[in-house]
Amino acid sequence: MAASSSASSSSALSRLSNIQNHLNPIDSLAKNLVKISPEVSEALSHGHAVVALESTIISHGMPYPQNFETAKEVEAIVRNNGAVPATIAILEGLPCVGLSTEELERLAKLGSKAQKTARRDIAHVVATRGNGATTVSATMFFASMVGIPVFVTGGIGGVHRHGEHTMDISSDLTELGRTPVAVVSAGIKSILDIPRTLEYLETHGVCVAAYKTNEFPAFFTETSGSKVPCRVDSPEDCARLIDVNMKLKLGSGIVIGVPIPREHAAFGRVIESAIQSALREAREKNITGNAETPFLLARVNELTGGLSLASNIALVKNNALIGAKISVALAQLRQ
Ligand code: PSU
Ligand code: MN
Repeated sequence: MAASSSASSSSALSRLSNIQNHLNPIDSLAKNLVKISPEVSEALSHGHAVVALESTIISHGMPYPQNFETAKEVEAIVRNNGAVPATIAILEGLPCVGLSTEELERLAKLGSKAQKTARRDIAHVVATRGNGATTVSATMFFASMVGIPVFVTGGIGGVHRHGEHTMDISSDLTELGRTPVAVVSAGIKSILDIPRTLEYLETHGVCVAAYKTNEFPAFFTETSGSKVPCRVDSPEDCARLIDVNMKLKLGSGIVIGVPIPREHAAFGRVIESAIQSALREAREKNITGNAETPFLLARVNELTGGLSLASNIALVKNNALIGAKISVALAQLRQ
């Protein structure tokens, strides 16, 4: 009896240390600067499935109240598929992993009054006790810090068109090169330079996979014309990829491109032509830097009479469904 209980507690201990080895546990200094919600903390300590979610998509990616509704629905989809959602944002200088409904609403109402926070902005927003909506790069940073290997969003940043002159390259890409988190997205918008983005990811050693296709998806459309070297066909395939990436300690991230569901891709061409107009306007108005993506998203939505927002919401929900299944498959694999 005593022997069996000590054997089981030692195997529980070794399991815990395995999890800690692989999940890069938060160190005590950083711990004091980050708040993890009780639900997320509990799930992480048991090795249960958790899905990280970003917050720039709430503050800058969609208007109120659709942003609040979508944020709640995305969390519900993650929950209904067996994982715990962990939306990440900086509230009054405190990086939070896992938000309450009230906190989600606060962020949704703040909209672009919240600071768009990429990796370079984190220290400033925390030091000045600001409200920061985290982009993919900053969300990956915090997800990795607390040990969440799967992260769901709509689209990631990329190399902007004419990036070879402006050097406007999203820090999402360099973060993917240095942080071992898998990002589930519908690819990148054609407001960006997709072939150059894929080249840049290759340079930084990022594994780019496409879900049930050989082509990288282009957000509003299923195809981009750019092939990827890695195809995955199930949540289990993705889980194996993430598991190997972690066990080998490659240290770099994974992009999992999930095409927009076919029934929502119908307006892809209409949206594409609105993107071209919005891009011309941005050039005329000299809108550049981190203001460019929010401007283009809002303008394309106006030009399409809300079609792009509806597609955006549909694809985020689909990503949440698949991301939750990946997270559950990964938790099972690592038990
Ligand atoms: N792409 C979208 N919607 C978004 C974003 C990107 O389709 O809301 C947001 C994400 O938070 C992403 C950020 O990390 O924009 C990239 O911004 P930038 O290009 O300034 O790096
Ligand atoms: Mn930029």
